[in-house]
Amino acid sequence: MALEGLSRGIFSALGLLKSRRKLDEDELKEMLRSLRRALQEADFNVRQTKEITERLETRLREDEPGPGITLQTHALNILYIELVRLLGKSREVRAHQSTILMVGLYGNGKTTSTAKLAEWYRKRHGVRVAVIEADVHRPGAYHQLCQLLEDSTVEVYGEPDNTNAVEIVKNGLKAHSSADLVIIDTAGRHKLDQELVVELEQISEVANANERFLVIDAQVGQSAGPVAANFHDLAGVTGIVITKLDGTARGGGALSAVATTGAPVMFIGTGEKIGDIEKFESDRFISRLLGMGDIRGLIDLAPDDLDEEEAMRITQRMMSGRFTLNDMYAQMEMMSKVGTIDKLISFLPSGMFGGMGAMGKAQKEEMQGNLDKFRVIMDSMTTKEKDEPVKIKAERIRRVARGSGVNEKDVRELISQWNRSRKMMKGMSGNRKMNKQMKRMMKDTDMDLDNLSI
Ligand SMILES: Nc1nc2c(ncn2[C@@H]2O[C@H](COP(=O)(O)OP(=O)(O)OP(=O)(O)O)[C@@H](O)[C@H]2O)c(=O)[nH]1
Ligand SMILES: [Mg+2]
Repeated sequence: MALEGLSRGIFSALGLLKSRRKLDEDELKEMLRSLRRALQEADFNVRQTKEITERLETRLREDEPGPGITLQTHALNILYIELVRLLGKSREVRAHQSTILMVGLYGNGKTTSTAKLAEWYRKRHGVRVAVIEADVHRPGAYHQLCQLLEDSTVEVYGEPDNTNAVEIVKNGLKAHSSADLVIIDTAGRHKLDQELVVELEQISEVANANERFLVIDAQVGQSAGPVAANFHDLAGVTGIVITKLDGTARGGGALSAVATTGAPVMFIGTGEKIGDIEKFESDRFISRLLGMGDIRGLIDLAPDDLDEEEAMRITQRMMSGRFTLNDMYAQMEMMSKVGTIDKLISFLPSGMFGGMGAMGKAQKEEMQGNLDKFRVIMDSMTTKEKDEPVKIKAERIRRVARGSGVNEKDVRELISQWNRSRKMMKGMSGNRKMNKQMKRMMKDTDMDLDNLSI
């Protein structure tokens, strides 16, 4: 998860408030001090850090949390509002008849983001996307872009031997005139100089680009602000892509600094792979950061061959308290298709599964490893056995183990895992607050909950 360090820092600061209704002065000061530290480590600037902690302090002193609400939830809600306000609103880009020009400094992730964005729009909006490689300075740029998109149906245009970027763009647009969306990768620079501005102007004019996305590496932290402001003024940037948020603790600085320039953060890059991109929406991002979950994001994670309703059905079923081995199987399938448990868990409220969000790396890896084994075992079970695993006794365990080529111990482990999960699910569905929160989030997804048969 992006900004995992900040998330941990906030949780550890607010840990003091857990199940409390009041704090004494020393405790409050201590909590604010560690929160300040967490924000500064994520590179929020001094003013922003001060503003957030002061507002939190005032509200905690002035407002009593509502009935049944712990001080911790109260503080989380205040932080949520403050952080969303700080990071600003995002906006949409139309996916039809649009041309996006990617600009930015050397090595910040332009080419990678060009490919990621193309695939993202193709998948999410089902539109025809073409990319044009107009970087005539970086050797191998065209090859790099082709490689990134080798498993995609996005069309790639390039002329590796031509040194005239404007000409390439002209030809590329002609060759792909039927594409709904065209994304153009351009050459990087050390800094924004006159030469780059002129080249961008020329390409922009030829391409009739309605969007110019500036790509910035999150590693630069707060200094992303001046870079964004400069590009915004000189090159008319309409949106920002912040990359490499997976590899730095300073992403809070980059995000917040950019938010103040007036050019909205549109996407964030969270890894080197083509799918490692997320549309940036500050409310959903902060919701996840604060362990409140993001069901909309969870459903977006669902793989191509799992439709939205099915993903929603599984999620709802998880919460319904009824939980057969078949349900667990479906969940596991969804989890394993999504790729990593790690990614999936970052979208779930941290209280779910008894605080899975706080699970260690080793535990997550172990869980991932178990998935494959469990799946093999379940394939050897009858539907009835999967529906009523409690009835699987010693002899059947032996049969299933033989059938799937594993030890009896593994089959027992699967059944006890199911038992544990079932108990957790039961606990969750009895948790009214959690249920309410999930319902609210599901409502945000605009899905018709009443018509979902679960
Ligand atoms: N971890 C991580 N790596 C990234 C991300 N985005 C890009 N990279 C890596 O950053 C490096 C530079 O990315 P490029 O896409 O080549 O950057 P560029 O801006 O096109 O570079 P030039 O064309 O040389 O100016 C590559 O190794 C990418 O794999 C990201 O979100 N996370
Ligand atoms: Mg490049």
